[in-house]
Amino acid sequence: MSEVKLYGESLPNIPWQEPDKDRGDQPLWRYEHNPIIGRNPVKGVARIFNSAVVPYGDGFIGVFRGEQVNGIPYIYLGRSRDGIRWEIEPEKIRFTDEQGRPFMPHYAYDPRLVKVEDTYYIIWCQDFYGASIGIARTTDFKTFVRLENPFVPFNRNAVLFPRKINGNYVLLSRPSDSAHTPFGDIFLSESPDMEYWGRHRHVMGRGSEWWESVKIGGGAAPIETSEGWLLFYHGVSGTCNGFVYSIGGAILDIDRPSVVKYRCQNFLLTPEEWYEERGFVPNVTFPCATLCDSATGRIAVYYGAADSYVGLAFTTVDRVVDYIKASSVVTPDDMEIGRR
Ligand code: BMA
Repeated sequence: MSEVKLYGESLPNIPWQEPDKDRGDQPLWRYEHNPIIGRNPVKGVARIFNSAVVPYGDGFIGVFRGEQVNGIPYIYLGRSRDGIRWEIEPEKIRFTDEQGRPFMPHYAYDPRLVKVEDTYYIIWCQDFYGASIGIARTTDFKTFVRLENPFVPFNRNAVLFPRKINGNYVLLSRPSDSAHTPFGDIFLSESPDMEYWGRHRHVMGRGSEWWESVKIGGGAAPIETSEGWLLFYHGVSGTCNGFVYSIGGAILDIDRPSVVKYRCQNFLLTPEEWYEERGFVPNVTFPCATLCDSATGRIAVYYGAADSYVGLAFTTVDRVVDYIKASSVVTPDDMEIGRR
């Protein structure tokens, strides 16, 4: 096994479980007590899934997609000592505009939470005369200030890089259409100030492999490693009984992240367990966040399961990078800078 360096903080309290010896060759293995968040987790919320967490204080904090009992998704704050047992606040996050006036989206789903320098950014999908991307910042998890919408509709699945690259913030997203889009590639955009976004580049298209042949979308914030940016993303296949969402892996160039260095032709994890196969939308595994320990190379992946639960899976940077490289197939489209 190679020795890949994982950059970033050490996180001795990362949730962790060793792989089952009989299934030791898997690139990602599930936490044995999944799902970590079950149904009706808090009053007024029927399901929590597709959610993101970061280390905070001596524990963890997260933004959670909560499907209210009226079916409308919003973002809820949650706290945890161990990253496994979560206490979700019963009130949804109250966003304001930059003047401090209430400024709530009509709906908000699939939040990501990324710390860049001293600020935490929440990025989600919301209504802006059609599905588009919303962004807010916080430094204290008490006030949440919405920033300008980065893009016109339609766009979903925005994922921010955890540091500026060549002086700019960098965001991955998946432009789409107004419906439950049966297509879609990952693009990248840059901004000097989190307000004006440009220098758009194509990163990767839906794959030729069947598990990701319908569409793909960013997952967790990319992880900085000595091999490049490690990206967990979702890939969708179409079946006669609906879409299936699996977790894929790719490694992007560290200085030019629209260039894909390696892309795993196999999924890393696909719906197999009851909580992934059975739920509000069956057959969905949808990664939105990771926790990483640079000292040991351990990675914990948080993923939504069947649009009903939160699951946790583990790997190490060595194991997952080796697996991605060993099964990598990149197309000329993946390897180009992405500008035409
Ligand atoms: C996508 C998003 C996700 C959801 C998935 C499966 O388009 O809406 O929030 O998990 O579909 O339903």
